[in-house]
Amino acid sequence: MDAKVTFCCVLLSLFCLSLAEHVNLRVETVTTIATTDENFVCATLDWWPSNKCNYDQCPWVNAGVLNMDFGNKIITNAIKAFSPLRIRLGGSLEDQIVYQFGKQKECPVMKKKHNGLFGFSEGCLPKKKWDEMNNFFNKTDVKFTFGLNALIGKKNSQTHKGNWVGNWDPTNAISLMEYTMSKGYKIDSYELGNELCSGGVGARVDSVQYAKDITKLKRAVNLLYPNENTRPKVLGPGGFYDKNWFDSFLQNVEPGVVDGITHHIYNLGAGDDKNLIHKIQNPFYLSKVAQTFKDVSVAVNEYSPSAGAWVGESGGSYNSGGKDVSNTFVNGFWYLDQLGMTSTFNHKVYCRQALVGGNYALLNTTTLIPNPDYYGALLWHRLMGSKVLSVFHEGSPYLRAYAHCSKKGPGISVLLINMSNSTSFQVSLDNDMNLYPSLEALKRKTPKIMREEYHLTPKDGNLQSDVVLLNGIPLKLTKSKEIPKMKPKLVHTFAPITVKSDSIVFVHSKSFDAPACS
Ligand SMILES: *[C@@H]1O[C@H](CO)[C@@H](O)[C@H](O)[C@H]1NC(C)=O
Ligand SMILES: *[C@@H]1O[C@H](CO)[C@@H](O)[C@H](O)[C@H]1NC(C)=O
Ligand SMILES: *[C@@H]1O[C@H](CO)[C@@H](O)[C@H](O)[C@H]1NC(C)=O
Ligand SMILES: CC(=O)N[C@H]1CO[C@H](CO)[C@@H](O)[C@@H]1O
Repeated sequence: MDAKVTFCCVLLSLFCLSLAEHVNLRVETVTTIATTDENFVCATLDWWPSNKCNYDQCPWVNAGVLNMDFGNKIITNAIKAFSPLRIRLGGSLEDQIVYQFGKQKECPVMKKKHNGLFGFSEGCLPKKKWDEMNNFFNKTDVKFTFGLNALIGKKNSQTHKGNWVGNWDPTNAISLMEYTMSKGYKIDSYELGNELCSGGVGARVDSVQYAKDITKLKRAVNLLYPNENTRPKVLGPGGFYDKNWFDSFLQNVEPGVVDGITHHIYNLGAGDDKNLIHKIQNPFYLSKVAQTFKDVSVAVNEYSPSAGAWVGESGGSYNSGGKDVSNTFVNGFWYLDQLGMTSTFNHKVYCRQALVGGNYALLNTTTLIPNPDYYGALLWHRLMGSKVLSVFHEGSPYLRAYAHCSKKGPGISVLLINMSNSTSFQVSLDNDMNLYPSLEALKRKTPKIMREEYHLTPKDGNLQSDVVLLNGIPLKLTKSKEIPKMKPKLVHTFAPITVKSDSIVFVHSKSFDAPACS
């Protein structure tokens, strides 16, 4: 009987092995190739009112910042779990919002307006809302980036419609900042304008003019915040990359004015694209955008090395994301790959559109229950440190791999994404330094070194499930609506890492010796 069972097991494992591909993942451990900010993961909030609709759906509900319930327990716990989480508030409507401070006493409510920018009239941030928001961010430990209206003071050109001309008027922004300081609210950074650069989306501003405007913002921030240590950073231009516009802007702004060069990414196309789900699973498609990350990083390095490159907003697919795709497991192939890719191109921060709102939210827009990408973001935040290592393998392009020094403690953390729906991978981590003595010698010396593994798979194997399993168990809010504990599986260091088809694996190997990390 026993012999029979053993025989069956051998047969079974041979069968499994035949479907698995062995991959040696070589990790360069002596030098880093890039560094991210300690708080690389960022999520956005937006101004969209509930009557913002695309493709006959209105997926914002009450997720816009003026309607949001800041007392909500799930949102509170979801943010607190990061401790801290970066949040950027901005988006299309930001350039038509005035603030109820200083001389701005009235606070008009935003309405649908046929010939308004993005179909809406001017809106307003009430003082009360600002208090509520900042108290909430203080309580939940948020690093807050606030996107300022950059069109205030400007006029739509009569001769070149869509081109906004004239100087930015900082008066209203300064009133908001003065009030903010008087209350002791902490602001991580101020960003100027949304998608006004390059060709613009709703409106555009010339690169030389924008350089002047953001210099004015920097002067105001420097004056208002004399203490350099607590002074908010200044970010811009917050739009799509275009070489001519970005080069011209960077040449016309003094070094030290901009602390972060923000750009936006919507590389998956429109939210109603039937092909969206296939693009997300196609590594050749996903790699195309790498050139943009490289170009931005080269430009920043050349003209403004003290500033970092940031992805200030990225939802993958535009017009609120793809229904039943952007909120489901499969979206992680795009999202986590983006986090990996941008880190290797020396980006400091990556802001995901959106924390709530639209189909692409980290928290379901109506139930607020975390979507699979929320947990992916949290694992990244907890495991992947700021030092980025180079990795290389000769296996299938459907296996993507990224390695960083671990966030806490010694060793490295690795992210493995298998977009293949048929092949599973057995991954061995190779150290390029060969610091390891022979495997046998090491086994004798360190008999019980365990590695921590976090395997993410979709519920019922359905890539379009909005429930993700961690090591086989669904991640669900606890009864008291807390984010569940995420416990790793312990695996012996000498065993290869099994990466099943259509799965995502985070690995923390404390014993992996990487001089660059110590
Ligand atoms: C919250 O506010 C208190 C009092 O002003 C301050 O000491 C604390 O550092 C703030 N915390 C955050 C995360 O902003
Ligand atoms: C929110 O979750 C429900 C239930 O899983 C789902 O039907 C709905 O499409 C989700 N909403 C969004 C905007 O993703
Ligand atoms: C795997 O992917 C291929 C290519 O997209 C598709 O034709 C096939 O149906 C998929 N198989 C399964 C089991 O999902
Ligand atoms: C959809 C998909 O992922 N297909 C790929 C799965 O991975 C294998 C190889 O690893 C490819 O040949 C498939 O095209």
